[in-house]
Amino acid sequence: MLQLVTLPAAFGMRNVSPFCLKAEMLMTSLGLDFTLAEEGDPRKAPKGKLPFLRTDGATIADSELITEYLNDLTQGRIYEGLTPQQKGQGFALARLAEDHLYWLMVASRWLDPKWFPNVVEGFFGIAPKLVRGFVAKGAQKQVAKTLDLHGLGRHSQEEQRGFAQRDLIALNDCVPSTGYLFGETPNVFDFTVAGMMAGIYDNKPATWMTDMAQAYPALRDYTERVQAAVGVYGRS
Ligand SMILES: N[C@@H](CCC(=O)N[C@@H](CS)C(=O)NCC(=O)O)C(=O)O
Repeated sequence: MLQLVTLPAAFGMRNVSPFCLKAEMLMTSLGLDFTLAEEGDPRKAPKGKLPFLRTDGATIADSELITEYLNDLTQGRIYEGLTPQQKGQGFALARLAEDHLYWLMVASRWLDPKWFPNVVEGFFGIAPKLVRGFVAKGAQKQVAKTLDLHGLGRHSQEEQRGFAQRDLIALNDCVPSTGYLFGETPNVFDFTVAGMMAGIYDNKPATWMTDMAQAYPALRDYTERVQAAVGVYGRS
């Protein structure tokens, strides 16, 4: 039994979390028999974040640890055929997307006062109307604190836009104009980059980052290509 637990749909996205989308793409590409389940409250996840994977004997939290588990399960299929240099480049791109650009995406949703009402409805719409704004504000404080600790939250939105632009240019310059990062079939690193970018391009309504990413059509085409190859799309 394999069950991938993800966040519910929001912001025009069927799978709103780039980490959850990456894991879903990976499991589909491996041809695994699995089900999807939703958990709207990350505090109920084993490490307070989604996704996590339920197996017959264990619960594995974190998309990278899920990847490692699946790599063992499939006798090394995930990194098969990659040179050490390609694997190194893949991890470097993953860190850029997941540990830097991701946090700027979070800032574009949570810390932009013009966009924040969408967070209230998209993530807290099931809370009673009277308390919804209050609960969402409490969560926003937590997100602001996390971004402050990361460091990116200490910059103005204009400076955050500068960081995001440099990340997007780097990704745009690294993705190929045909095929995938390391060959003719997409692999986990393509799912990482495309999973992240899908949630930026297809986020509805657009955030400042969605608008900014439109300037990089090669990155947009690549994101579409990876989703089409595996038949798993982030958007609803
Ligand atoms: N390193 C984790 C990151 C997962 C993550 O940040 N998930 C977000 C959703 S995109 C989450 O659950 N956030 C809830 C929270 O931090 O409270 C992974 O790769 O799975």
